[in-house]
Amino acid sequence: MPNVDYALMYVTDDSIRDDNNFFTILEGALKGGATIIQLREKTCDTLTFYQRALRCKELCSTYGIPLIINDRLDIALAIHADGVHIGQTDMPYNVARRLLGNSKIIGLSVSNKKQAEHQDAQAADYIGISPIFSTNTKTTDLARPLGLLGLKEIRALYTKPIVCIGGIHKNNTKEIIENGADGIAVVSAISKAEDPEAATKELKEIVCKTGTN
Ligand code: TZP
Ligand code: MG
Repeated sequence: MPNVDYALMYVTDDSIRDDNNFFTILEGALKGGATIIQLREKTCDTLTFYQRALRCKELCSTYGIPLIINDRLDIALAIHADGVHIGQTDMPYNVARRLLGNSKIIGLSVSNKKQAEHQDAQAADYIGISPIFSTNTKTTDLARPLGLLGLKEIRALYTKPIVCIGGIHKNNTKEIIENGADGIAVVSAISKAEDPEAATKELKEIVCKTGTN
């Protein structure tokens, strides 16, 4: 398993269908210091997903930053991505691990303490607390926000990296790290920023200044 820095994950914005815009923002995130990229596409066809994934992989490789794919093991395998991020109703963890092998990153979303205690979460490379706060970016299939207390409870029982997602911006990043997260995952705080590179830089600085590493 490569040594992965989970400080700042940029999760791509699947509402951006224009490729020029999509890749300009992604490059801004990479230049600004995103430490890992997650490609998340919820509505497009497989060919479009695959083509975007291929371009993302090329760009991320140029910056030496790992790329993981949301949900789709087939896309991850097809483009030799660095891993996948799966949810509770996606491919079972064991099967994902068998298909990807031990050298790839597998992250798992958890929405409560019970899911974080489960053997799948314990075996995953990291967990994503989803959501930590409320968000308008993801409207379907979203659990009740765990909040900082929920994060604290999970931190007490989980020893691997924890990344939080949902409603995170520059004004609540510090408290998330202070309450035990290793990193943050954001969509709109970067994709909707006027200057995605500057926004990424600012978030990264807060995470790094607050964290112990
Ligand atoms: N999973 C849980 S919340 C979320 C996802 C993909 C969306 C996060 O978007 P934002 O804009 O950072 O709140
Ligand atoms: Mg999913």
